[in-house]
Amino acid sequence: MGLNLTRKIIEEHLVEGDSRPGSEIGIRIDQVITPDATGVLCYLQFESMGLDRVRVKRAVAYADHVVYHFDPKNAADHKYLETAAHKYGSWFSLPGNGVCHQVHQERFAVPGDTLLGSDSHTPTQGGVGMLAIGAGGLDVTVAMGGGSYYFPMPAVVEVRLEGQLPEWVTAKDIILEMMRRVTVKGGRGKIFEYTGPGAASLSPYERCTICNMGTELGATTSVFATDEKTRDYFQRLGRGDDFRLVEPDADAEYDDHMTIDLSALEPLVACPSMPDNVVPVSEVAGTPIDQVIVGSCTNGGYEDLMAVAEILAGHQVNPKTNFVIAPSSKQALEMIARDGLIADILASGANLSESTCGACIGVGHVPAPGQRSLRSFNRNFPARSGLIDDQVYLASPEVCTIAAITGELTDPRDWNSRAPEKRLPEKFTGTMAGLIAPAEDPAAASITRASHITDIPISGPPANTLTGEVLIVTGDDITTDDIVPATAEMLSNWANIDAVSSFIFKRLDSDFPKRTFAKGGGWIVGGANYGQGSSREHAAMTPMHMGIKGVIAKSFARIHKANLVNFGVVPLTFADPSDYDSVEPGDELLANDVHAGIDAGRITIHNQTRSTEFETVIDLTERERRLLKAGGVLPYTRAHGGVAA
Ligand code: MIC
Ligand code: SF4
Repeated sequence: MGLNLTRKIIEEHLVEGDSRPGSEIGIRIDQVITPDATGVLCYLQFESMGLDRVRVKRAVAYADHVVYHFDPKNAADHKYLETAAHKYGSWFSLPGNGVCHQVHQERFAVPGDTLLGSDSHTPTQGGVGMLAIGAGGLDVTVAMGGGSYYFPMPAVVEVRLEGQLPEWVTAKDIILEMMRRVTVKGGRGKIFEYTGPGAASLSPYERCTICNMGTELGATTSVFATDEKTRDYFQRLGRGDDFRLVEPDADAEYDDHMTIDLSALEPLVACPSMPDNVVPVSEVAGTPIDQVIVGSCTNGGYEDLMAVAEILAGHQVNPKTNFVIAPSSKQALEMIARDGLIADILASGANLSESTCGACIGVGHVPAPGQRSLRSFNRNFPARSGLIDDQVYLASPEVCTIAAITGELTDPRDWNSRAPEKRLPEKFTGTMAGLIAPAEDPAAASITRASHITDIPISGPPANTLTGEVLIVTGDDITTDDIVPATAEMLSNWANIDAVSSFIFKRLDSDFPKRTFAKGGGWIVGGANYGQGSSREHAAMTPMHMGIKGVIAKSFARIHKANLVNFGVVPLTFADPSDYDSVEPGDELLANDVHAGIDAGRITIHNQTRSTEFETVIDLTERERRLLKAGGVLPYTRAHGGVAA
């Protein structure tokens, strides 16, 4: 029986394990990306490994999230990243050069290669045939050092796209339809492989949009085959030599199947405040919109900017609506500037931002209380915009631009002109000035590290008896943004874990840091899909540093669970999810024989306050159990040497 594309790439890179769904595999990593938000910790960890050079084909560090440098620490963090990347043999993308996933697509992606990134939207490159996975920083650091990446082999789901998109319906609507059907939890343990005539009809940009936001399904990654369209795109990029044809066998087998009839789709919008809260735009048409932003790694590339410019032509932005455009790469910005379109965009009343993540994580363009914001982004988690009780909607750049003109959510099919054609330039011309090549002589390169950048905290093995108070009980779908918000203030402190400690769970419970310090640590209790969203390992490392012994949840998101293990925090799931209801904040919990429990995969928790007990499961592989008992990856590698665990 034939192989699907996912399995082909995995088998070509397989170092350990066999690719049955659920069993742990280790794969060789060809490329690595580290954006600034998580990259500083990656390079600190890499330094502590004592290697002189990265051991992957391409590593690229990006200064993209905190580009406005509103605090002197931001520029200092970028300088550290730049000098460390340079010394260790990585490329560096300067602040303002663009958002990592967009720049990587244009400059570095290679079909058929594996890519690991310390950013949850690393799967974007699946749109050009890479097997691209987001992971915690430590896993990425290990891969930088030549170690394999270990993860449970996901089920490979074929998503067959039939038919063609109707006018005004876009790739964003395909992924919003996936969000509606699959939800933010439904993709866990899965890789979505898109096939069929509808997939072939999409441009590489559109495929990247779908793979990018596949992260919001909780999926390990998403992938498309490459074809003549991808070849043509690589040739226009001037990277014809990097193109590879990668496709599933004609008789490929999948673990599951879904079908979407593109011709039956309509323009969709995700309503506040979860990406799966999706309805047709027609249902909410007329909702006043105060702010519109087009940009981000999902929908801020050349094709999207061209669509925005074409819709705006001859129109004015509604004076009640603030329209911001943040091109996701400087290369695309430069090209549309040369085409003269920037002048037209500005004349319409829109504002232009630097090429940065910015507003996507509440860094700039924070809405006012009560305002509604419509964005072409991928996440509208509560308060992510920087405003508590925010109202953020997600839709295609086309829907966004029309709303900026009308001042309200508008079904684009009721808009008088035709939908813009998807257009690529003859040649991608933009400058390479934003990219710094690796140092030729690492010994001559030195690292500049400001004093606020502190060492990574390291824990010891978990105690064999864990006791402490339940410090917080959260609901379902808690994001890592809820655990460690990524606003401007926060991001200035991300290289200093002591400083990050005072922000943990701040938005859900402003006393959490104080209480946790006073008690010297304790337990976190969570609902289903705990830790979804961003890959930031701060959300595991900082609780560990504050004395959190374990997290007991109904279920975990993939990257966060791996991060907890990497930092020696015990991740437990309720054997019977209804026991979640029996635990209250302030309850004193006790776990005995923890090390034996980690080996056996089960631990009984005694609720000493209520004189009850309940069973928990520790669902880990042998390798993870070893790491956890040692206190995580860093103590394990110190004890055993080498980079791979
Ligand atoms: C995000 O979109 O939340 C981020 C900021 O890009 C993160 C990276 C991080 O945790 O800082 C992500 O998606 O992983
Ligand atoms: Fe940046 Fe937003 Fe993309 Fe994360 S989701 S990489 S913050 S643009």
